[in-house]
Amino acid sequence: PPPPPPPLAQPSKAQLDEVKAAVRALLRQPDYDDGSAGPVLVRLAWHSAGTYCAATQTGGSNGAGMRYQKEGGDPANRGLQHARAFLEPVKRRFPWITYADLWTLAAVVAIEEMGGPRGAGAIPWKGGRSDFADDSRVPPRGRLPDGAQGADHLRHVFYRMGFDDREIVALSGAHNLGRCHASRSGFDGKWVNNPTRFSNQYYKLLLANDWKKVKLPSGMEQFVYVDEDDDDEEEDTAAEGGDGEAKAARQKEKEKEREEGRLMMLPTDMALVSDPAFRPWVERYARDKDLFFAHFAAVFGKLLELGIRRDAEGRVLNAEDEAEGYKS
Ligand code: DDH
Repeated sequence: PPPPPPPLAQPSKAQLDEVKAAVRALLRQPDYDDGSAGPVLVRLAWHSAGTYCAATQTGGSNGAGMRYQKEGGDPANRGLQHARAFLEPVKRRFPWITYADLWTLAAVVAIEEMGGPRGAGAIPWKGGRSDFADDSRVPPRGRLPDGAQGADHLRHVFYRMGFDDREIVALSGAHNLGRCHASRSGFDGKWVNNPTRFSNQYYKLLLANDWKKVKLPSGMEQFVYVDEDDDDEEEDTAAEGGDGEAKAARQKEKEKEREEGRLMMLPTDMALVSDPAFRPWVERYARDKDLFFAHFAAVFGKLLELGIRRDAEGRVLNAEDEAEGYKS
């Protein structure tokens, strides 16, 4: 038999620092959504990795199959073309990085920049993923979760990837970020008031007991909550540092938020509070932001590694021989 392909090398730290700086520089997008590319970049990485199936060892972030219509055109991935387009100039500037590495790394950088785990507690990330040269190995559609469903569905999807109940709750905390777009998923709205700041606010809001089920024009059902009281107060004080001008600006922003009104939850989000095994973790993460950050960093890092086999030096062993990558 032919010898196996050589393991892919890791990019150097200096190379990575350049890419990270370039990603940081593109996060601010005044004309896009809430002014940041961050949330949609996080979703790109998650959907690239969340196709993993442990039993068949298929799917996962290796390959960057979403570049192909077969995976990229999956209705579950609607809107993620924006994330890929944001990153395209970085890929052009640093052609040596694979798409699969760039997409996963960009999410890590975005989460850090939005106030998520960083420094010693940062999300672990390793490079060395390769890009599929064609669409023959992209995972089948239908592996990503459907927000209209409940706890059984969540377990079916996330157990398939190899996650447990606690990890499901921790991963779901990514819904502190970003929003639903009626044109993409049929759901509409954001989960928290400040959707570009990573926090444990999502869990606090989940436990607020006045969620109301509504039917949207799309025919889909979600839950809504009108934010009357200042749930964000603790964070605001920290962010303002007593500066009067900043305080006034924040007050104005709050009024605008209140006018915009409604925060939302998906049926799958609500399953985290109604299910007796999920709920205790929602309660702990609502109380303990540091615990959430630590667990989130570990589990998001695990997500990005699904399906990637490495040698003792961290080099990727399951590089496809036709794949492009760090093969110089
Ligand atoms: Fe999610 N997510 N997600 N999600 N997600 C949506 C948006 C975002 C589900 C459904 C939706 C995770 C888990 C689940 C992010 C990250 C993560 C939208 C709205 C739907 C629907 C899409 C749109 O209309 O644009 C469901 C169901 C689950 C589940 O069953 C648990 C996980 C695990 C993550 C993660 O990153 C670890 C992010 C970020 C967004 C915001 C995207 C944006 O454009 O803004």
